[in-house]
Amino acid sequence: MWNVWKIWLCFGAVLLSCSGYTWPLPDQLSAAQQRELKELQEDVETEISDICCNNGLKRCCVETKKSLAERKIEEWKELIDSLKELKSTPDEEKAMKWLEEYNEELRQRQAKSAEANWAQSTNITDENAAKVVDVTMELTKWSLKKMEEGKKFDTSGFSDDVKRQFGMITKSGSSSDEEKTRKVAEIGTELEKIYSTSTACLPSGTCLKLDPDLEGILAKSRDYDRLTWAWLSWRDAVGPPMKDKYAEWVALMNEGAQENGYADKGVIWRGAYEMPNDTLEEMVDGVWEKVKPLYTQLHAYVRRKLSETYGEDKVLTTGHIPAHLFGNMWAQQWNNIYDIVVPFPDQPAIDVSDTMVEQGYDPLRMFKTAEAFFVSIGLRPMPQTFWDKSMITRPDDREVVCHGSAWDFYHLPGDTDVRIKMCTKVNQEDLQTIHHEMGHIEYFLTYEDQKTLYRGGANPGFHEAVGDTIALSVNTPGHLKKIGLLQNIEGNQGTEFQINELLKMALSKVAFLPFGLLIDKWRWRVFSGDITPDKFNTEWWNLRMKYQGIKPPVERTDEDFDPGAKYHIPSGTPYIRYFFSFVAQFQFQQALCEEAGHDGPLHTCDIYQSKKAGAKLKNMLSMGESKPWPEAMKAITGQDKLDPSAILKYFEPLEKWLREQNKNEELGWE
Ligand code: KAF
Ligand code: ZN
Repeated sequence: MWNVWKIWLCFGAVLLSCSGYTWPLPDQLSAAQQRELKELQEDVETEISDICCNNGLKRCCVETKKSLAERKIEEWKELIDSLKELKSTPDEEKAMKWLEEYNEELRQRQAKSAEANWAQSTNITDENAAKVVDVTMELTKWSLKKMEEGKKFDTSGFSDDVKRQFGMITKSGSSSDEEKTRKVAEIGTELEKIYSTSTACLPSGTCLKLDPDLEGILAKSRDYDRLTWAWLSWRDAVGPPMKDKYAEWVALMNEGAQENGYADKGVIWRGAYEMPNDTLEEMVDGVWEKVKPLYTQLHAYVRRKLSETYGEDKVLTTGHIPAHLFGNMWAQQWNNIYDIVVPFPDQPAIDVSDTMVEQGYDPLRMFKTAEAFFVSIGLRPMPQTFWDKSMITRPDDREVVCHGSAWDFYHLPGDTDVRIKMCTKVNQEDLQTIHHEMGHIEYFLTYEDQKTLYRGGANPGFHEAVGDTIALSVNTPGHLKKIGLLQNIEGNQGTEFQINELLKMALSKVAFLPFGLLIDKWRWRVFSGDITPDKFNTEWWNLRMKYQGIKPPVERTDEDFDPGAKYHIPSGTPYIRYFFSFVAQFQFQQALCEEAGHDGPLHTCDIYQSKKAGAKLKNMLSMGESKPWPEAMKAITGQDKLDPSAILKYFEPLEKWLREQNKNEELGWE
């Protein structure tokens, strides 16, 4: 209804504003209505200069407007009267007051919850775990109470913004049964503890941690059996102790969701993307179909190289590839086997890990390097408290969660408290991860003025994409040269060098896509009951085989629980956000590069020091979660969709080259 008025008012406004009439803005209207009217007036006043008669004479123009305005002024007044009747209730006022208090209390409670979680993640003890459970209970109980209060407001006539906030408050997936809620929190801390403290022990008695030991073996060893050992030991260490707890966890989370009217927890997870009729899966499937041909080319090329390295008896040149040969514990990114697959080995090297060590980089210098980039485009430096309170290396006196993360302590602007927790190693991959985590921090800092409810990403995928977008610039040879990490390259390099460069990037970005997609495909089906606990592992591998074209190096059974070997499963962190991010970051990069005036192929673009690109990014980040994500996408790229054409364009020269290399290969694995 309000929209109809809007169009009307808009028309009236054009005629009125330049003719000297003051706009009646009676105070019987709600504050929100008045604000909307004011906004309309401002919009219209900027448009007004366009209205002029055809002959362009100023006097004629003014008179035309004036007489039109006089004719319309009576209608305008009638409109205002009917508007007063239509909605002059103090309800929205009351609701806005309630929201203001809600947001402030939420801020304080989330700050408290973050402190308890930080304490546990940087020092895993039973005592700290118990505090996490307590504070989670407190926050859940409060949220449920507030949800009930919130539901009492009839929001139907309220402004979109107020409606949006109520919409967020009145969605919950938590059970009102305290015991169930407590159990969910307890299992969560137990699973994360298993993941973060498990080790694999050698016959000698030495026990190896995931980070850095087992991950290091997967990255560096080229000994088939040693790789098998590390791959298998990690899964044997964490999977079986997790399996039953995980099944119980899923059931409890589903009960919470169902109590609130949702079919299962997966519906709630997907809800973060605000897709009409729960169509997120359709959207990501559509994107995957478009990038799959590129992935298939990369897969066939890498399979051939691995077969040459390990022998045809270990790696066939057709079908699925054993999962432990990709330089990564989960075969999610393949950059660590760049040395095996490098197309043109005689071209100058582009991996800077060794150079970083030679130049005496340490974690702090890596963080400062990342910060300098963000600052160069006009984003904020890390505050002093960041340096004082972050954990950037693994401490040796206690157990911690080493998987990287970025933390917002819901500070008031001016009293900033944001931190990163990471067990940094000196190599290019971790330099990339630092940019990833710092991207989260820049988002926190840029939306700190938003209401607490809106202190989040436009969707979770946006949050994941910020730092990765920046790292696309950082990892160009051009930029690495600027910061002194690449020395032996001259100006413009030839095609062979570019193919090396693109292939290295594809090992990180293209290889990841099916992995990013399948994790939540598995969990969505687990939540919906389509995959039952007795099929957890079988179905996990069915998806790994289908999407990634890889297979387990040894036989697996349903006693095993291989999903648990990946951090986001025991920590309960949704994963489709990364699939979204890996596609969106190329859209962002394309838009920012255009803003920066880059010319040349997209993969050579470095937005370093471009204040224009930075302003464009900042503008999007400052929106936080205040609008549905297509609007944020539009603010930065001009389009409102997740669109793989940017990533495809980026890798176009590589895809062409791969097709040529693979012309005699049997593509695929089905
Ligand atoms: C991304 C980029 C490069 C490589 C790989 C990835 C995918 C994924 C992975 O498999 O490693 N990356 C991460 O998990 C990075 C950690 C994080 O920054 O995404 C972290 C995950 C996390 C950890 C604990 C609780 C919840 C989530 N996310 C954040 O710290 C975060 C996310 C949104 C807002 C604020 C902080
Ligand atoms: Zn992240």
